[in-house]
Amino acid sequence: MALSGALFRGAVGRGVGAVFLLGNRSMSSWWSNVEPAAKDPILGVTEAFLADQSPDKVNVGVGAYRDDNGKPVVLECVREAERRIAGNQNMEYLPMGGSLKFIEETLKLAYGGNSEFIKDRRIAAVQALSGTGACRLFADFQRRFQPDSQIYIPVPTWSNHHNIWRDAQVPQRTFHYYHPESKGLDFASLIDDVKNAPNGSFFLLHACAHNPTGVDPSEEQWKEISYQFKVKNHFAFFDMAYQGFASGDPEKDAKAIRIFLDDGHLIGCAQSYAKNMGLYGQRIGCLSILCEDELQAVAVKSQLQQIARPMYSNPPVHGALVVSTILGDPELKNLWLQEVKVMADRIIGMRTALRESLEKLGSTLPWEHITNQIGMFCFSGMTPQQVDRLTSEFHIYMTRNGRISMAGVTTGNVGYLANAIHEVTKSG
Ligand code: KET
Repeated sequence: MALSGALFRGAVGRGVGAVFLLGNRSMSSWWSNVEPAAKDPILGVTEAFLADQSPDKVNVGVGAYRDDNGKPVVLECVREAERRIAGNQNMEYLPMGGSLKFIEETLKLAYGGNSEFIKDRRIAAVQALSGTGACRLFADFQRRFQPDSQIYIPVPTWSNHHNIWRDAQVPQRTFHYYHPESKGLDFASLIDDVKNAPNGSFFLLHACAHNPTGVDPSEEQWKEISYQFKVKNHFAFFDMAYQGFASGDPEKDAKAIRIFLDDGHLIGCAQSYAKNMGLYGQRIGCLSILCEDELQAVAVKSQLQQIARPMYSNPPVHGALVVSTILGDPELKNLWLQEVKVMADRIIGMRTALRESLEKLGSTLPWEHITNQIGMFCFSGMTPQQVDRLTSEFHIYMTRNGRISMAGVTTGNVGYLANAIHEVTKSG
């Protein structure tokens, strides 16, 4: 191995040398035009956190669940699925579209266990590289088959949405979503934007637990949004990265999608098991597109596969096995549902703890939004400058838009966090 590695490097070295002689270039000139990329606003926070040597440091940046000791969690249902899988399966390639068993179980979560669309085989679905990969696959598909379309993205949104549709070369527009003063939904402006967009526009919607704001439309508001989409013949693409994290119940968290389905929309949906099964690093998710009939679904799926093939050929097998083992066994599925609820409840508990701690410290600012918002994040309203102070003075790491990942708050650090927030916000 080591020897062939050395030979390989040698061969490359000679190749470059030849280019050097022929082209009269210095070796370093090939990439001298490359500037360092800007740090990612979310994953860059993790990098900075890891580099900090302080024993006090706290990471409430990335949306990754931690237990009350601040440790990453592997769910018990996942451990059990892995025990069952171990040694039992081969490691052959999956089909380009991924595991059929995995897709079948995954669609039930989004579309409902008894969905007529599943029975009628009207959903084109492929296993994707988690939620990010599902969004990217959709964006590429949109670009290929609706080349003149744009995507309407909420303000604010998960920062990577912008990167995804940018790299897929789909022009982006925005629509109103969050109201900074009320720290709630700007429903009137949202509806105006829906009405004012050209007929047949593509909209990106967070199915539940909106990131970063923690603000979701109510059921009534979703119905109104769905109605207006119908009037305008807009396409709804749901990014569902947090199913189960809003209410603690994945079924309830699919409410927005079900409303759109009831209203007869042909939706698209990105699903991820990163958060709700804690399978972050397994990169396991699903892209689905509801079609008019089975024939169309077959065609759409074949095209999605054709987009996947030159990018990564076919998706990884392990996460798909874990998920289908869990969801395919009623007992394990039940255990999963309980564990999702435990995670959601711990976060809700930390919201209360953070708010109470701030109020006890005598903060005169309003903090109800900490407990009003739902899902993994609290959109605190802190300014980038206040966040910078949290980091430089208190070693607290979070995104500069003021988002706190409540999943990283624990009984042990909530007092420290509250105190620091109070310190940087009390002078306005
Ligand atoms: N959609 C949304 C809304 C989202 O917040 C994330 C991840 C994803 C999709 C993709 O997750 P995946 O691991 O590809 O299934 N958000 C967290 C992590 C990240 O930025 O990658 C976060 O916002 O911290």
